[in-house]
Amino acid sequence: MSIAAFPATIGAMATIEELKQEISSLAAKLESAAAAVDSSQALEAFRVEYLGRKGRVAELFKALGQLPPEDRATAGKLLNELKSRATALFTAREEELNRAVLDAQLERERVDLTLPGTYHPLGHLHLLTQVQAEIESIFLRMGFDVASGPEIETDYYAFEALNIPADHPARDEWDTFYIDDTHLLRPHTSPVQIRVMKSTTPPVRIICPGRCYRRDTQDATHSPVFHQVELLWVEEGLSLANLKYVIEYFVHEFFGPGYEMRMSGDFFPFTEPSVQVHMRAPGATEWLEIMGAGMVDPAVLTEVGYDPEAVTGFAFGLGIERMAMLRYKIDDIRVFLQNDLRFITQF
Ligand code: 2NL
Repeated sequence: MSIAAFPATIGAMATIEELKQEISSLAAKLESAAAAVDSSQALEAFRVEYLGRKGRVAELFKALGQLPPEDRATAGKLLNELKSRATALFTAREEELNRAVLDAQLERERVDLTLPGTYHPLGHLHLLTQVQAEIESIFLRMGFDVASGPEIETDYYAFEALNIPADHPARDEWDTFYIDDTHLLRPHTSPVQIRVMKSTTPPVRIICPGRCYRRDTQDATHSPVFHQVELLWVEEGLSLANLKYVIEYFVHEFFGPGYEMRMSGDFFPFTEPSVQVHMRAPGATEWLEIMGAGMVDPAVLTEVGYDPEAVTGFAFGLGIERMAMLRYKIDDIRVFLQNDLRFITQF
């Protein structure tokens, strides 16, 4: 692609005709060389070859001095035009290349604003959380406080203080997951009530919702992990009649007006007397068990430092899963923990 160096030729026969020929031949080459530039490296090579300090245009300028003086002005003008053309070609190619780079970038980073957006479904509270919150709100309106406590308990708070000594057969029912000799996952939220009673003086009006654990084999009505709300009211002069009213009020608030309730005898080590509570829907014949309850055993009141001659109290415990199952006619407790969206999203 090298051409014979013009000054060599011109040294022999420096005429303006020869120079004009060189200029027009170089002008043609410029055009095709510029058209062939397809990268920034090629562009730089073009600049060096034609516009550089030792480039072809500069070489021709050097030859000017060898022309007869009267031709130099004309030749200089022609060379300046050639240089302008080379510079214009360079600039044009440079711009085109820059635009191509930008176009490629824009294409790569193209954002199609007409595409549908990404779907981010909104979650909501789990049914158990909703039911727990509703139960809390019913009792908050009645003047109870909500108390909570640890899920890992000591056997003192879980059993001993509740009048269930180590060798008591009632422990079997609540036997749960032990972490070591004295620590276990709580089988009920009663320990929270013991903690509250030990740290305050009567009157005590609290409900204790929370997760509990029992060594139950899972089936449609049993789960080793479940949720409980226990209620405790300790004050002067409370009787089973007050307990009955509080439960009846709750049943009407939670399940609806017209529900009947019924108490019958039961046994818990921490209440005396103890009862089980059933309810019956308006028009129904079937009684459904909803909770266990009773008057706080004097032994428990004494254990927390209260005087059973001065105050009495009552308590109940209900399963949140059971309340949700009864109200929404859910027949299998396992659905609460399976996290199947077909179930969860119904509520
Ligand atoms: C049930 C029965 C019950 C209690 C829980 C309680 C707590 C203290 C003192 C006395 Cl600190 N009682 N709690 C009383 C009766 C029944 O739960 O079957 N729950 C699912």
